[in-house]
Amino acid sequence: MIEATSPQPIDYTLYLVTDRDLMSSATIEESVDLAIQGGCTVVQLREKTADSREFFEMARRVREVTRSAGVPLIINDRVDIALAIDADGVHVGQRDLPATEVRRLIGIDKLLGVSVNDLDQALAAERDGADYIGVGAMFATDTKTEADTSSFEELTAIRSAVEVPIVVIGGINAHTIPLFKNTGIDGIAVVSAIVAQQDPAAAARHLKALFAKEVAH
Ligand code: TZP
Ligand code: MG
Repeated sequence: MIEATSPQPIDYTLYLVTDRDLMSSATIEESVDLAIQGGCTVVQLREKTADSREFFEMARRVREVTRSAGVPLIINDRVDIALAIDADGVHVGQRDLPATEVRRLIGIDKLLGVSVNDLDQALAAERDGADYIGVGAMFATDTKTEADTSSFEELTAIRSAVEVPIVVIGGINAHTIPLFKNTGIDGIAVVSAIVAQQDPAAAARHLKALFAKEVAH
C-alpha cells in the first residue's frame, strides 16, 4: 500500500504577494528575497502585466530564491506556469479556472488557494479542495482597484464555517493589522505594505511582529 506522506503544515502568517509595478527593488527576485529576510512565510507570484514568457522566466528565478529559503511559492492564476516550474501551488480567484479543475490539474500534493468574498464562495472553495482561502479585499486598495470587497461580518461568518486556513488581503498594513484581533485568521496577505516600502525586509519584520502581538491566536 502506498502511504500518503503527511504534508508539512504551511505557516500562513505573513503571505507576500508580488507586484513588480509597485516594488522598490530593481528585480522581483530581490523584492522576494528581502521580504523573506524580513520573515515572509509564503510567496505568491502575481504579475498582471507580464506576458506568459516573462511570467515564466520570473517564476523560474523566484523559484530559486524561495527554494533555497524553504518558503512555499504559489503562482497566481497560471496552472501551466506553476507546473512548468514545479511551484508549490496555485492561487485562483472567482473569475479564474474553477477550483475543482485546478485541483484535478495540479494533483493532491500541490497547494490550492482560492480568493473569496463571502460565505457561499468560502464554503464552495473548501468543498472544491482549497487548502486555504484568501478573504478580501478587506479594505479598498490602490493595488487592485477593481477588487470585490468583504466585510468583517463576512469574515467572522466564514471563520465559523470553514476549517481551512484563512488569510486576509487588501489594505493590510501596520494600521489595519490590529483590527483583526480575535477574528481567528491564520495570516495576512500583503502587497504594497512590503514590496513598495524603501526597506521591504524591515517592513515585513514590523508587520510580522505586529501580527504576532495583536492577532495571532
Ligand atoms: N486581491 C484583493 S486586494 C488585492 C488582491 C490581489 C491587492 C492587495 O494589495 P495591498 O497593496 O496589500 O492592499
Ligand atoms: Mg486571478
